[in-house]
Amino acid sequence: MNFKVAIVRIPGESVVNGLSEAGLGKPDHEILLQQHQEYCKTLEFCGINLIQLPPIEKFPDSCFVEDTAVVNKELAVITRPGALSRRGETEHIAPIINEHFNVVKMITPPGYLDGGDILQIGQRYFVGLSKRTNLEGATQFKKFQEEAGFSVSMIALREFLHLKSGINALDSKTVLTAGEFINCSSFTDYDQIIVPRSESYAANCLNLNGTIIVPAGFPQLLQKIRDRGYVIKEIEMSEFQKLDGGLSCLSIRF
Ligand code: CIR
Repeated sequence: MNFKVAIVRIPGESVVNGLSEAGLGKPDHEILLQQHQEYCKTLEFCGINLIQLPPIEKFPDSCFVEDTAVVNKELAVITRPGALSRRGETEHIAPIINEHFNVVKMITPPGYLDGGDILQIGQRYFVGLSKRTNLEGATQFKKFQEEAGFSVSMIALREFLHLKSGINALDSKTVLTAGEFINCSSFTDYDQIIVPRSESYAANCLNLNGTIIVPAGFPQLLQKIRDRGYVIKEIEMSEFQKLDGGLSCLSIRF
C-alpha cells in the first residue's frame, strides 16, 4: 500500500443533494469542504501527490471518485456506476486515467460496477455484488484482472451499500470487518479486527503509506487499532457520512 499519487475531486455545491441512505440529514456544505481539505492535506502529509479535479455541479456525488475507476500497477478499469445519477461521472475521469495508465479497460453494458465494491489485498481482489455492482460487471472485472495475474473472488452483499462499507484491509494480513462480513468465510485467511456494530461506519479506514487514517468519533475501533501498534491519524468525516461516503471513496490512489 505504497501510494505516490491520488486523484481527488473538489465537491461542488450540489454535493448536498447527493445520494444518501444514511438518514442523518443533509450535509453542511462549508463543513464538508473543510473536511475535504483536511482529507487532501492528510494525503499530502502521507507523502502522496494530489491531482485535484474541479467540481462538477451536474453530478452531486462526483467527489466520490473511487467509484469511477479501479487502478493497479498493471491496468486501470473505468467503471460503469450502478446509480443512474452517477453514470456520466466516468466521462470526466477517463481523460485523467488515460493520461496516467497505459492499459485502460472499461466496464460495458449490461454490466455495472462501483469502485467501492472492489477490495484489493495484494494480488487478490474481492468484488461485492451489490445494488451498485451486478454479476455482469463483476465478471468483466474478473476477466480483466485475471488476465493481468490477479485472483478475483465475488461476494454477495445483503446489508451494506458497498463491499468497502463493511470490510477494509489495514495491511496484507489484517482486515477490519463489520456487520455481515464478521467471520465471513471469504476472509478466514486474514486476521480480523471486528468493528463494533455502533461504529460500523468506521470500517472504512485507509492505510496511506503506513499511516492508518480513521474517521474521527469512533473510540472503540480506534482503541482496537491502536492496541495493534499502528500509526493512526483521525480525520473528521461527519458530512461525508451523511452521504454514505467513507475515507476510501474520496480518492483513487496509485
Ligand atoms: C453514493 O451513494 O453513490 C454516494 N452518495 C456515496 C458513494 C460512496 N462511495 C464509496 O463508498 N465508494
